Amino acid sequence: MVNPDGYPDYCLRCIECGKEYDIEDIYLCKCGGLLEVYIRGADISFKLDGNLEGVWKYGSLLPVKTNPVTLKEGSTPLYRCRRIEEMLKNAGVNVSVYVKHEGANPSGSFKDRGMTVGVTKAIELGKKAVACASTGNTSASMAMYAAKAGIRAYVLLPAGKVALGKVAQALMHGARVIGIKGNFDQALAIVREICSSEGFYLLNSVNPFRLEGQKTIAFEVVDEIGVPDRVILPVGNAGNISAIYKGFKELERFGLTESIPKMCGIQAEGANPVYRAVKSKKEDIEPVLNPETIATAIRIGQPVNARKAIRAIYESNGVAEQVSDEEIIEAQKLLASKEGIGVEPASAASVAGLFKLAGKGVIENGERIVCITTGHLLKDPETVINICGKPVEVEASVEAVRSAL
Ligand code: AN7
Repeated sequence: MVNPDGYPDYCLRCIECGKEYDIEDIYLCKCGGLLEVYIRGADISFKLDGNLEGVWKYGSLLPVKTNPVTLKEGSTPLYRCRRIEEMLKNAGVNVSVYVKHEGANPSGSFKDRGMTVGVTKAIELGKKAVACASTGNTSASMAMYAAKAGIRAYVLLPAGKVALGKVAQALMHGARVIGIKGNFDQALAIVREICSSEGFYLLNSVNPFRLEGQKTIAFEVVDEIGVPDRVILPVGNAGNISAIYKGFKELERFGLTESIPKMCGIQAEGANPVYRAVKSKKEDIEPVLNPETIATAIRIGQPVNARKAIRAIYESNGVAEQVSDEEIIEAQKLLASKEGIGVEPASAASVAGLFKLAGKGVIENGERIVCITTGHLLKDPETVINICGKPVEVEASVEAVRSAL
């Protein structure tokens, strides 16, 4: 069986030296550079007609040749946010604001778009096990798709630094979950070695096939509203911003669109290597050795895809920005209480970034802006209870309840 939409002509290509590979079971170029999937040609069979049908609607631009391992990911809602628009207008910035809520995916984060492609590729390559290091969402998603595919899943987490909902998912979907006494960057370095010695398929975003699934975020945005002026999203390991940019570029290259939005990456102040590199106009990051933020999903000091992400920002005339934990929480509350959109802290960094960029005069009147909220509120219930406090408890009587209203 094949990818239902027919698959494109593709290869892996090094983003540094341009070397092309027709073999698929590699993660890096011989020169050490990151690889990307280069679509040489495609017979595009989908129409950008506003009908979302999930990730595999775009199968003619997705590099897998077999029947996908799918849990019906994608088709996430794009909300117009009038209250946020109103607040910005009061501050003198007149824009249209949309939020694409990736928390509505099967495992509750955007990672599912990547995993449907990545786990399908694992099966195609005959792998019996998949593995990742994770700040949580990657592991939850990978465990879920490995379960669907019937293969083993190994997960390395920074012990004690992963939101509870995500750990619960990885465990219940049957992954072998190992906490290391270290941070995400250390976990990733370890799992890369383990994968090469044990023959596990690595599903972190250094895997170029995983990022192919995530580029469908761009496709769905264009499908619904055309090309926006600006896309704002949180940056951790820097895979998603790279993938979404690639999605917009591909639509342009295949003649389906005529412009690219400004890609804006938002990091937490305590985990901000991409922000600092862009601020000093560099192409490489200096690692943050002890990253710290309430947004544990993006508590990453040495993002593996930094060079792809920084290029995406420069080439699209975008920006990088940093936000404090307080700004993140404020944006999380705003989304939840004024727009009805429940997101985890890392996701709220996008909207915190929107307000920050507006305040700095970066955003122009008339722009159409899409913020990507990457994960669901329920991923991190502990942080919510810390912020909101526990519900009040009263006696089981009408009077007691009335007096507590
Ligand atoms: C909610 O799960 O890195 O910049 O190991 O969970 O593509 O890394 C999660 C990242 C943003 C950052 N928002 O995306 C992991 C992991 C949420 C996330 C990011 C993550 P990238």
